[in-house]
Amino acid sequence: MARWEERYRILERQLADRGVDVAEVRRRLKSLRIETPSWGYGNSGTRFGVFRQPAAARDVFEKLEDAACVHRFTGVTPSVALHIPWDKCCDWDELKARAKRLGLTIGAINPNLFQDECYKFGSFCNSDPKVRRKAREHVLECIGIMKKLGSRVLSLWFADGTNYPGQGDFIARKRRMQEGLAAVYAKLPKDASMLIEYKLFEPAFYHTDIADWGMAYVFASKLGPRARVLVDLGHHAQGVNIEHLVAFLIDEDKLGGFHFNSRKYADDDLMTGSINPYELFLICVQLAAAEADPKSPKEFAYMVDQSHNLEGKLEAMVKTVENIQWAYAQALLVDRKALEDAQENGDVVGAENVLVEAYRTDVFPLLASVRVETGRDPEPLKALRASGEVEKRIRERGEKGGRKGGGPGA
Ligand code: PSV
Ligand code: MN
Repeated sequence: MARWEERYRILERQLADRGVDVAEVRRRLKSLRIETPSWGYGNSGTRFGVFRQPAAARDVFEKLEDAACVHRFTGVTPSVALHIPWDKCCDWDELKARAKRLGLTIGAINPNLFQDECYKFGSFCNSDPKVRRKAREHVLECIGIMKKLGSRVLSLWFADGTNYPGQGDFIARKRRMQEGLAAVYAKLPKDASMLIEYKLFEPAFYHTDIADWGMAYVFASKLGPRARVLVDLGHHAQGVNIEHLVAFLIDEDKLGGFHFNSRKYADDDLMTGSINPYELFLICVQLAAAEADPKSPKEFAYMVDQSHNLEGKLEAMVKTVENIQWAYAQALLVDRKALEDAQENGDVVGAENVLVEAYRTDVFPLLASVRVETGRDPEPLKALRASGEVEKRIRERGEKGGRKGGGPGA
């Protein structure tokens, strides 16, 4: 018997003693799905430079191969998000077929409304109607791509903003944003949803047109039920209580999904759960409760938004998925009844302790057991390292790795 199996037997008993429905926890862990981003597999960098990786994907087809590789080891990442035009290809049918052969589906389509020269002063908020039209047309083109590829999610992030006081008229810009969003929302297929992402700064430094979740909420609310807010963990000011805003949006039925990553200062694209695993756990506590809400169970799009610059790309993605599974598994172990009782009774220390007890549980044997049951290795990162997949890519893709232009900063 493997050592994790012995540990699992003990854990299973402990959890049952704590009143945890272990079968239900296992079911939930098996149904967790996380989407990885195509741009996490190509070369990327910061504005200071790009350190090329010899194993990095060179085109969208290689990005698909890498996403499929991550799925092979994790078992929970069967879809990949695309960024257009970074992933533009001449034959969408071929791309869809290739994804299918690799056991993947195409997830969110992300229009790029920030790199073209004409977007220097914004896209949907630009004062030039020609630029606004071009931006809308690009989003409509992306909706067309969604239809071709079977994607059901249009994910919008805008770099729109200004660098100096007086540079733009806040209200005129706000109205242009709403108008542009309404124009593209009207063309969204009925079975698709629109996610609106916010970010407090960068590349604009004085103001951004969708600076926080409240603004994204207002835009989404005015559009209709298929527009929701996307929370990127790297896009908040220091000290923002993300689990609180997540709960608030859930209760308004306006939380659409996540861009997982981790940050120390800003949009750092670090492996999620690496800097503040407790925060990730507390967010998962809210998500897990909402998904199991007996009155109206919710569904969210869980996506990773990380472009690794120093870390090996495949390894970092697998580790990221492991980190999310850890936090999610711990969240499933929270004794909700005990928490509710403590809250009702004003038992501050007791309530906090319920959370800490779940957070301190070593869930590795549980995850290992679920992974093995679903045909995966108990330790995905170790298995990837032992597989030779990265070395194979270094041999095939050459010393230089992916070409320029494949992702952020590249
Ligand atoms: C912007 O920082 C962002 O979070 C958006 O989601 C973009 O689409 C993505 O990063 C590009 O890396
Ligand atoms: Mn993002």
